[in-house]
This record gives sequence, structure tokens and C-alpha cells, in this order.
Amino acid sequence: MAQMTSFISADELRTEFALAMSKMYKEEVPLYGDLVKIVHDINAATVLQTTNTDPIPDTVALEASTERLTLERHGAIRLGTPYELQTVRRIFAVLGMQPMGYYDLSVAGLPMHATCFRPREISSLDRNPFRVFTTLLRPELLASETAREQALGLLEQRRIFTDRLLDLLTIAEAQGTRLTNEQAKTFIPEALLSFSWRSLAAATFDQYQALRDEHPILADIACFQSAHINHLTPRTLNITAVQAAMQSAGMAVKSRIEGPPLRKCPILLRQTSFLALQEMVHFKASPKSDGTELIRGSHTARFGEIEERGAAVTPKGRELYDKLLRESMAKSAGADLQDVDAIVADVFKQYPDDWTELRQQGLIYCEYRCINKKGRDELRWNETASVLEQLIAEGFVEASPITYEDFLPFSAAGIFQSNLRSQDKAENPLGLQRGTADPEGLARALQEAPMDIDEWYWRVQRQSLELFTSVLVTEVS
Ligand code: OOG
Ligand code: NI
Repeated sequence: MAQMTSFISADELRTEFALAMSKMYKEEVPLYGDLVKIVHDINAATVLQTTNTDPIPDTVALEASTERLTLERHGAIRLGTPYELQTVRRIFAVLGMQPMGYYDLSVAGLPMHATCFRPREISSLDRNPFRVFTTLLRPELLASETAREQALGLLEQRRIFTDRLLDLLTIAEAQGTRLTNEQAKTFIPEALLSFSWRSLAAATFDQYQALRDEHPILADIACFQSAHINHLTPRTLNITAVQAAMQSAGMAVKSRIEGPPLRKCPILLRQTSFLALQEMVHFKASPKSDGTELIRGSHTARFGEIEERGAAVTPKGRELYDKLLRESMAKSAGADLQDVDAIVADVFKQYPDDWTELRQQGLIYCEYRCINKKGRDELRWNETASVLEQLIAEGFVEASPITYEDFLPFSAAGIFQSNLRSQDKAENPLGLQRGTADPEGLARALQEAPMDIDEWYWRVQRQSLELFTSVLVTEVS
């Protein structure tokens, strides 16, 4: 009898890939290894503290399984062409990661837009929520024609995927987007090569300088032989504590935490980073040179970042967040850096900070679960409140906020700025026009429209409601 071929599950392959990437990045950027250690220690202490406290105070981060937390990372890559994006999409599909959301980075003066590849099934997110924030260059936004031509010329020539990797992708697709255990053993290192650091640049020193003078991001995207991953971010349950520990470990931490201020009920995402490292690079002396004569230089783009995740907010909740963020920015313009946090905290007093209130005002998404703590006879119906709210009040149903699994473009922009030294230039160095979002352009380049972020949370909430309605019908009737 023929032996059954056994395939590795996408969840398992993603975990192996993420672990291999983490190992690679630790070797490339040893400070990342130190950061992961700090985060693990603080997470363990936070978990211990919350399990010792009863009831769990709502000042702690949202729950996450220890398995998930230990593995949880997001990375970021910057791609130059639609071909690169399409191929990366094929790689991530094998790892069970699909494009989610559209991020317009032109709002921060960057000639790029982005999506995030991540799992879409809750069970897969629980196993390993590995995500990769993936940006794509928008050459049409570059003001300088010379810079555009030079960047596109370099990108046209580079090959960031090996032939073996491309073959394996074709094989995986013919097998139903999956690989055998044997194939996976080759796939992981071959795929990792596309995202590894190469100190021999694809550009000459002059080309690199010309692009860097136009914008540092352009040099980072176009001058190298790979789409090197530029950071890998562990998730912490207490970003304030990790930030302090990073400072005492002597890391050059960014001055402010991006995202909402410290709250009792965390929402969205808070992030901070330590500044980019200077890495040694060898450049070819001229485009035609055989590489015997090299010029030594350096490049600054890669960094370390941490994040604390809170509840996903509804469009109404997001609108309030964006409004308060704008108000905070206007009020803190010109203020001393150390006063900014207090100003932001003050403005954000307008954002409810109680889970029940947040839910009742429709500001957050929740998952609903039937817990049925009481007997049916004890249920006292009240004509005015909604059925759902009464079921929650009477202990039949439990509502838990859904964790925000995505990103924030303004925070991303803040992280970009602090790591590219572009603060040396004016805020909008390329003179980009605001409001030039092009989601159709990204979908064309990707050959697929990323899923709408709100639709995803709405579906998760909806599915939980459907599930408990069927439980309720069997149990209460
Ligand atoms: C991506 C920055 C975005 C985040 O956490 O918001 C990001 C980049 O620097 O390429 O990773
Ligand atoms: Ni990041």
C-alpha cells in the first residue's frame, strides 16, 4: 500500500518559521535577544501578580495564553516592487498568513503604503499570532525623477528569492498551499534568506548616498540584496515596566510611547522602540565592478521595538481615538517633551475607561460566551434594557473585549521617523501631498484586496453571538 504523505500544518510551520526568524535576528542584532529576555521576565512577573490577585483588576492587559505570549512577535519588511509583494504573499500563504488591512503611510510623508500578513482564524492566532507589517514603495510619490529611476533600476535587477524557494512555492500551491515535513525543512531556511541581513550592498556607494539624500527609506528599500527584516517585536503585558527596564539596561529608547496613554482598560496598541543600529556595509565601487574593490560604509535602519496590546475598537471607538489623538497633538505642539504625556492623558479623559461603559457605548468589540451561572427561573426580565445586556447583568453571558491584532498607521509613522533619522529633515521631506491613500493600487500590486480590519472584528463578535444564541436556545428553552 502506498504510504500516505504527511503534510505539516500551517500553524506548525508558522511557529517554526517565526522561531527560526527570531534566532536569526538574535544573531544579527544581539540587543534584540536582550530585549526578549527583559520582556519574558516582566511578562512572567505580571502573570504571577494577576493570578495572585482576585478578582483580576481591570488595570492589567487583556488575557493571552502563556503559549501565545511566549511566541508572540511581529516583524516588518519593506518591499520595492509588486513582484516582490506578490511573492511574499505566496510565502506567507504557506505559513497561514493572509493580508489584513490597508495602511497609508503618506500621512507621515513616507512614499509607501502597507498591509499586514497574519492568521485570520482565532484558533491560529491562539497558536501563534505571528504577523509581518509589509510596506511597499510607491515610486509615483517620489518628487525626484532621478531618484525614482535609480531606485527602480536597482530593484529591477535584484533577486531576493532563491530558485529553490520559488520551486517550493509552486510545489506547495499544487499541493493545496501546504508542504510535507521534508519540504518544510528546506522551505524555512530558503524563505529566511529573503529576509536576512546582507552586508554586501546591491548598490554602489554613490547610488546609496544619492538615494539616502533623497530619503533614508529609499536607500533602505532599494540598495540591498534582500528585504531584510528591520525589527521583530515581542508583546509585553506591561510596556511601562519594560520601557523602564530598557532604559536601565542602557538602551537608547525612543522618548515617547506611541498610541493611547496609560489607561485602566487598555485599547488598541502601545509601542516603543530603541533606536536603529549602525551596521557595517560593503558597497561596490562601480556598477560593473567584479567586487574585488569594495568601499566600506554603514547603514542605519534596523531597531528593536516592544508592544502592549489592548482591546479592538469599533469604527465609533476609532473615530473617538483619532479625534483625541489630533486634539492631543494640537495641544502638545511646542510643549516640553516631558509635559506631552500629561497633556495626552488629560485629553484622553474623554475616552471612557471602564469595560462595561466601553461596551455599552459601542466603542469596543467583544466576544460573548454563555456561562449560565444561574438557573433560568432567576432571570428577571426588565422591559427597558436590551436582552443582551440583561443576560450579561444576570450572569448568563460573559462579554470579553477582543484583543486588537493589527496596527496603527500614526504609531507606525512615529516609529519610522524615530528610526530613520528623518527628523533631521523637515516633517514632510518629500513634499508629499496628504490624502493620497491608494488602496486599489495596493490591491493591484498584491493581486488581492486585503481584508477590511473592521469587518474581521465584526465577524469575530458576530460569530460568538451566534454560538451563544444556539447554546441559549438549547439551555434556556
Ligand atoms: C514598519 C513600521 C510599522 C509598527 O509596529 O507599527 C510597524 C517599518 O518600519 O518598516 O512595524
Ligand atoms: Ni513594528
